Amino acid sequence: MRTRAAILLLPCLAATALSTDGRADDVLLESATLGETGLMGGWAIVSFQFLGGRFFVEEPTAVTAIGGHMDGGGLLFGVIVRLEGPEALPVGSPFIDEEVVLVKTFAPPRPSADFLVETDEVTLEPGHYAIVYGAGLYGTDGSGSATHRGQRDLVGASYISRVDNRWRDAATLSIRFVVLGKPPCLADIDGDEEVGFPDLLILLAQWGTCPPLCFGDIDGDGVVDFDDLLLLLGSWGPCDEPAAREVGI
Ligand SMILES: [Ca+2]
Ligand SMILES: [Ca+2]
Repeated sequence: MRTRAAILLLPCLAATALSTDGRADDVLLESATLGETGLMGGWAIVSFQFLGGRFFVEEPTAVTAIGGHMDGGGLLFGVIVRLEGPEALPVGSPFIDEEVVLVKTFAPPRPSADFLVETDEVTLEPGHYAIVYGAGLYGTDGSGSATHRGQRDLVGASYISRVDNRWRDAATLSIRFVVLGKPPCLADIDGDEEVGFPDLLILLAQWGTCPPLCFGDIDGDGVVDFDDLLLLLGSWGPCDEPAAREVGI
């Protein structure tokens, strides 16, 4: 049975587990504290009820993981959709291609657990977004629930839902949705996931010539100069090790 214009509370069946690890990435969204785990049931995430949380990105950010605290069986989808403002809803029904920036399918844990699903590091430009979880699209046919017992909303938590084919603001749900990211590897000019001599050579070859060739303009100020060189040297090494590194030349 479905409720009309109301969030559906649903106990769920079936199982598959993902684990949580201790990541050091930036937290783009953490909507609620983690409450009691190992549960089944909560706010339903099914084909006729999607649940989501809004978040804001200040700087270009590569998404590294999506997750939260939920349980379920079969596959669900997680979609990051661009919003037109801090209180906007997706404009599609349910989505239009232009607003969807990431689609990830996953099998939620059973019983409930705090989990993360790694993504393909889509880079988000500054702006407003929402992570939306649901089923029935992108090849998913599972069902889940967002557990909320013992959880409380964190500052700025802003939920949305899609019930009965309509997007709407959702009230305080105490759902824990998480999106992680990291600064994009801007100095990796040739895209080989490492900042090294090939990138340095490209930068030097374009010294001062930007435009038309602006690949070496790492800080985007319209000129390839010492500022860009310092950024490149400061991020020397593999892109997945953003910590301070020794300059290699
Ligand atoms: Ca490179
Ligand atoms: Ca520059």
